Amino acid sequence: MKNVLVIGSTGQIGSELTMKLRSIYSGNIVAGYIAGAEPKGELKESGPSEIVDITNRQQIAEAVSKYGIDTIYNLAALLSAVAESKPQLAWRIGMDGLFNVLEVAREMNCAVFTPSSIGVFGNNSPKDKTPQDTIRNPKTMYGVTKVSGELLSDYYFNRFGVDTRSVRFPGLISYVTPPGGGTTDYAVDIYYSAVRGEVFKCPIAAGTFMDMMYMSDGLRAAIEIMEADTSGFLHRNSFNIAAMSFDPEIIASNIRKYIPGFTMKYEVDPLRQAIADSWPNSLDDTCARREWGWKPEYDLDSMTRDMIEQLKEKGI
Ligand code: AKB
Repeated sequence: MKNVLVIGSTGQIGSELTMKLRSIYSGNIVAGYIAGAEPKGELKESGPSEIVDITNRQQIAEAVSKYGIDTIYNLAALLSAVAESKPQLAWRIGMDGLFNVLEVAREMNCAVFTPSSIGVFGNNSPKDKTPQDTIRNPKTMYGVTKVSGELLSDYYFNRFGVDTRSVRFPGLISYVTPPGGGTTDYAVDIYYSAVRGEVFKCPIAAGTFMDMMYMSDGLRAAIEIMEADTSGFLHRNSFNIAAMSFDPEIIASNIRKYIPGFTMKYEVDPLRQAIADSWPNSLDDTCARREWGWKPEYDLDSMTRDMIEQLKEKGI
């Protein structure tokens, strides 16, 4: 049995992760949400939910105490592009929020998963097969909070023994809950346009490679790292994980295998393009593979087939 609090349970990752955790564990899997982003449908019906605003330490502590929580998935964040328009709020959620979670975890003995991102890397990091341990000098507020979050999480482990663990997520692609305000969002939006028979206006330029991952692999990574035997760990916060890397031309031509009439034109968004240009083309995930057995299941082609099938089934 496991009692888990998911903070940010109605977001892109949280909405699927909460359901997946409920399908695996018999304990309380609590959907934490903020006012205005209430759980709906199956997410609401299938288990307990509580208002848990990450900037409110008392609310986190009350939920942990009420449900005997042993593990917190801290998924509250503003994604990279939107964080540039609200950097103060991005810091409050990403850093003050993380500090609240870690303090509650220290006092109430919880393990903590906080996702990091390819956004921790910047223009001076090696671009191809970016190593696990290398320069992390992001210029975005999103990247600044993710690097600081990695350091703070390692500090809480080393100083207080809080069981903090994390992976650096690439762009996550899913047919369930759309992302909002990320740089990699185009790789989700493109499937919706293709299935609807629309011309896709791509905000990222041809030739811009970024790491991506199908959501089912991302969920598995988040669960497997928290289940892993830590005796093999040389790292904690945070592990590079990877599944595939492509640019807009490659994903568009893969979609054309299944929807031959699909067309795309470029309307590059300078903000997103600058962020994408500062991120790696691909990550080296050898340490995650070696230290806890990480392995992706989906490549671009198997993901495309499933995305198109699922979106058609949803009636998109
Ligand atoms: C974003 O684009 O901001 C996120 C990420 C890669 O962390 N999807």
